[in-house]
Amino acid sequence: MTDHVRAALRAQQIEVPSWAYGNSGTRFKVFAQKGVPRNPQEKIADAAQVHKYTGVSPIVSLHIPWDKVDDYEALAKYAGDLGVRIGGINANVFQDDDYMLGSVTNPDPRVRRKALDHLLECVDIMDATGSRDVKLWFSDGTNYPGQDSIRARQDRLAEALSAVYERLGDHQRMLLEYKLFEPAFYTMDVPDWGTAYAHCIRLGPKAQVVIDTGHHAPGTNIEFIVAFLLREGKLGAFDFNSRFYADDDLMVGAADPFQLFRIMHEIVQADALRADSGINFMLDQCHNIEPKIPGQIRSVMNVQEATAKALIVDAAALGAAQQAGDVLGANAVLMDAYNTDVRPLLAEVRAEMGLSPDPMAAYARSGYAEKIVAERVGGQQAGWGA
Ligand code: RM4
Ligand code: MN
Repeated sequence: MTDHVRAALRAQQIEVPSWAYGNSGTRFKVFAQKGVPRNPQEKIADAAQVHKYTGVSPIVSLHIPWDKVDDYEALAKYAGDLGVRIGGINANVFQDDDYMLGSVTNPDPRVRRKALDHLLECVDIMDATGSRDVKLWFSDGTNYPGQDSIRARQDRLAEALSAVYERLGDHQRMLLEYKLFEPAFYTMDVPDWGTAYAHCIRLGPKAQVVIDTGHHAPGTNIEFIVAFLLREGKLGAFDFNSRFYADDDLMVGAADPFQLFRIMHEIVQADALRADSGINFMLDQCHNIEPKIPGQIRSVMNVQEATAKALIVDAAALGAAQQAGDVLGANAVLMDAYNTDVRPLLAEVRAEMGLSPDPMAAYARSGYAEKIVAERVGGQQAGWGA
């Protein structure tokens, strides 16, 4: 049993977001931290530290225009030299005055064109970086009944999505993300997985749904969505984070580690953990008050723990109990795995990979945090809007 569990844990890949290393906050205050990156290269260098100590996060997502550079091929090479590679390209059509009434669903065709051009530019960037995925999240929606036609906005959305889809290369995909509310408070144009799924089905196989774990109503059964989309071959990616209330963007596994385990159980049952399964396991977090690199390391470790617990579920016993209608027995099999302390197993796996069994302590000892505080003086720190 443990051999395949260890092999799966060694092979796991978790993609980290470039924007996690910049300054962040709430709508009340963005807190500046010392040593924060001033450019995309420094963000990638920080991401490489997460991989250095966890061994399972060799991919960094970019956010455009936050990570705009003149030469994306050079940026990809820079990442490669640090032992990581560029992953998903996240489009940003939510931070321009033009987008007040929406981006691709805006009633004004000029604004729609501008938004679409940005999305197409993201695909150009993918060509240069060798990225497979463009991730589309739209803040589009309305605040008041009657403000705009709900149906017309769906038509405009479909038109833009299809233009992006047509532009994709053979090995490229588009990932459509949904969000229940915020910044729009009456209707979001892509509020839920059903809307994203329906658009993706119409578009074709290169369009897939992305589940941001923070983008649901309280009490939503996310593992059901995972199971359903997996069955339909339409789950493209996760944006992992945790929420206590709304879209809190906290460290994944912090608010509800049991939910994360239940999600990973669906993944393992569908044999979808493998890197070639086509599911991109990304983090989408903002570290407001905690140090950023250790915050990412902690999240990666939390995903690993949930994954290890999912991997040690006794599948045969679970199947037998389910077949026998043994309600309590089946639940006990799952809970036995969840209640197992997998930290010693993960420490062993890290040792097998030539890593420190304790990534948090190894990073703290490395002196990198002190080094970036000393070196990154002056310049404009990265953060929301920069
Ligand atoms: C959005 C959404 C996107 C992320 C941005 C930063 O709420 O989750 O995935 O790129 O935030
Ligand atoms: Mn997200």
